[in-house]
Amino acid sequence: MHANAHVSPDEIRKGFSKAMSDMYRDEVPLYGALLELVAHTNARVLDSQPELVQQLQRTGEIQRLDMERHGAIRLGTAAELATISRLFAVMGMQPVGYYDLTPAGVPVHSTAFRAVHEHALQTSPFRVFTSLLRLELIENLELRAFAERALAKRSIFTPGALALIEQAETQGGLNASDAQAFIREALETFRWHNTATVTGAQYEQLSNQHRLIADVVAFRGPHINHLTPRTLDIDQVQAAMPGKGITPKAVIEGPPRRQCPILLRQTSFKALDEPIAFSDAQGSHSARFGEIEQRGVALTPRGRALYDQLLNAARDELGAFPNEANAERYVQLMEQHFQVFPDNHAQMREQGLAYFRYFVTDHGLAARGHADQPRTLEALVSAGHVAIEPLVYEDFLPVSAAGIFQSNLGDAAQSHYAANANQAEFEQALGRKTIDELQLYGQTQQRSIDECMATLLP
Ligand code: OOG
Ligand code: NI
Repeated sequence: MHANAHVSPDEIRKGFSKAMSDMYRDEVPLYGALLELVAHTNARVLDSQPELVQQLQRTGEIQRLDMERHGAIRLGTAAELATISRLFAVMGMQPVGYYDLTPAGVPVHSTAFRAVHEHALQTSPFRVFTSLLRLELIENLELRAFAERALAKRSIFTPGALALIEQAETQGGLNASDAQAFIREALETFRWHNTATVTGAQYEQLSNQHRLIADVVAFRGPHINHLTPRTLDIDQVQAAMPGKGITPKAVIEGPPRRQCPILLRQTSFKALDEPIAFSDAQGSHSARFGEIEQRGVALTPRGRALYDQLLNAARDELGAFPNEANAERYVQLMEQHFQVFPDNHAQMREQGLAYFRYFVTDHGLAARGHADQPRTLEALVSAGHVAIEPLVYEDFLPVSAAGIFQSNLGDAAQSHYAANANQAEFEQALGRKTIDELQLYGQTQQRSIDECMATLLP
């Protein structure tokens, strides 16, 4: 490669994701333990399920599984969100989806920065759930003004990172050594600080308003608060966690266990209490936690509506926020309600509930050009010339995210906000529109169909 040629944004993202994981492993030893547990579980699942191996080989997921991570940060101002959007763009990450967390009593709205094309996702599926604090929800005006002043004073990006973002924008990319420097500089934004910018009393005041407000306002930067590996069997990992000295939250968020996983299931362990030097005294703060997830097939608008309906019905019947005391009944109710959601790919496809990817089979290739070759996609599928695999869900779920926030903020943090979704305001802060994830899934599905047709019926 030419010394000054631009490195692909996908390679920069891959390098950044690795650097972030190494930094977090150094800082949070339990994260290392979790990675080992997940790697071990995934190896066992792959050993015992040859069909799953075949599926993941066809889609390519088997190659990205070990490096697959998502993280989360919480930002304080519109300007921070706009700049982080430019920083992520250098790594080929776009804001996908809009999540309103106010119904769950968390004063933020969010998006997920991630790669959008299946080829880019294959190089690195790294995602960052990014929340913006909604200061207008702080009712105490004095405290709100204090928070605004504290946030206005900080600068969460290094001068080097800002210069390299600008350079990537004006020159259309970064060469190899600038890409390395960018990764180093960008990482600083996500680093943990054991010093706060406020006094112990100010921290208490912010925290009494909402733990999350203190987490954003009292610090110099938006420390990465978790980094989540992907497992192939979340129930196995959840069951093995206590044996490793890790206590998981009471219930797994998302759909119940199924033969054919849908969307996303997640579980986390409580944030660690970590020592902090406030500007006038020693104290502590808890923000960083651990999480694991299992990803399933992406659902169409119709499938998603059915998912939301069944989830709400189960939660309504439970009549309370899922917790330790009602966990068993919650699992029962979820399994009961989700019985109407077909649990095999053929039915999900027939009923238009999920997105799939289509792949030409060896059989299809061998029959190419023969007089009796099927001429339609459906006929090619029936004849086994084209195979169908689930298109993996790359995004997040607002109800699950709320449960994850709650578990690590503590249930005491539940509040009620009159305000609700305000996507327009979020996008104004972001400086661009968020991308509709359903369109992305539709496009990937269509590209895979087009490729099959072009190969078999040119
Ligand atoms: C983000 C919580 C949401 C997920 O995986 O749904 C999340 C946060 O606590 O900042 O990470
Ligand atoms: Ni998460």
